[in-house]
Amino acid sequence: MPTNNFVESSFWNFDALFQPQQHPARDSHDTFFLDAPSTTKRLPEDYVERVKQIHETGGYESRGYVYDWKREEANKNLLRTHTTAVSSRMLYQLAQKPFAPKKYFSIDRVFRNEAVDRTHLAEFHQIEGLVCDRGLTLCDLIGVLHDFFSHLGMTKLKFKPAYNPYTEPSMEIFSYHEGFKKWVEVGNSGMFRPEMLRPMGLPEDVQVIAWGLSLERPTMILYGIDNIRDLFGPKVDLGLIKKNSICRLGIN
Ligand code: FB9
Repeated sequence: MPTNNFVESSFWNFDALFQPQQHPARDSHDTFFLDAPSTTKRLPEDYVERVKQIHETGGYESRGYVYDWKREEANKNLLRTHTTAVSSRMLYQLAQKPFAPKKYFSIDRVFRNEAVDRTHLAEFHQIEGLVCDRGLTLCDLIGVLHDFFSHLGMTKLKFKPAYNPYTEPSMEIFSYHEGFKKWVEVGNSGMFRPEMLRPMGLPEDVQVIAWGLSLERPTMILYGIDNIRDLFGPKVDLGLIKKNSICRLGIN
């Protein structure tokens, strides 16, 4: 695995997440693919075969996507587009041992070949959490989201059905912002699909609830920073960083 951990293979960033190879997010308009090293050298072969099956012909009561899954596509190296790629690696490792409930959290850099504007750069920090246990339901996810966001000072939440290739059901998360007097989109969430979890080897009665948001958006709003370039990147005024106190949101 190359030294800088945000170089990932398409396999862990997309295929292991049951994201089909023709999905628009997988082309170079959205994703930074590497010229060198252009392909990954090592993947767990038996698991790769099960992922190929679930994409091509389904299994575990799923029809799959019914297309020709290509190994060379999965081998392509890229700059990870989400820390959900880290979650897929951790869940696969967890599935190789006798099952024990787990919580995982990641905060790290992700890269998207997107138009840069006041609130979007081609890279940002994603915050992701997941809870893996037997018998978890959508209610558990909603409960955990209320708990998590209340620690960020966000107590009024509402959820809107959404779509992610790797979660079903999926929900966008909104918080009522007293200052702006409006509902702000504060993240996304869902329950990882059996087509993602079962090929890893996780038992049938194990579910995984997960959610994600960015680090920059809340920080910009809490510190009243208007342009993301003032918070992250070469133009940052280090004085601003040094003089600003640690944000002790919701933490008494
Ligand atoms: O952070 C976001 N918004 C946000 C969060 C907190 C906040 O705090 C204020 C103090 C009150 C304000 C705003 N968003 C997610 C929502 C939007 O900003 C969105 O336009 C941009 N999103 C990024 C991705 O853009 C393409 C933010 C980023 C994001 C989106 C989704 C995930 C992670 C980051 C995810 C996920 C996920 C889903 C299911 C399972 C596992 C992970």
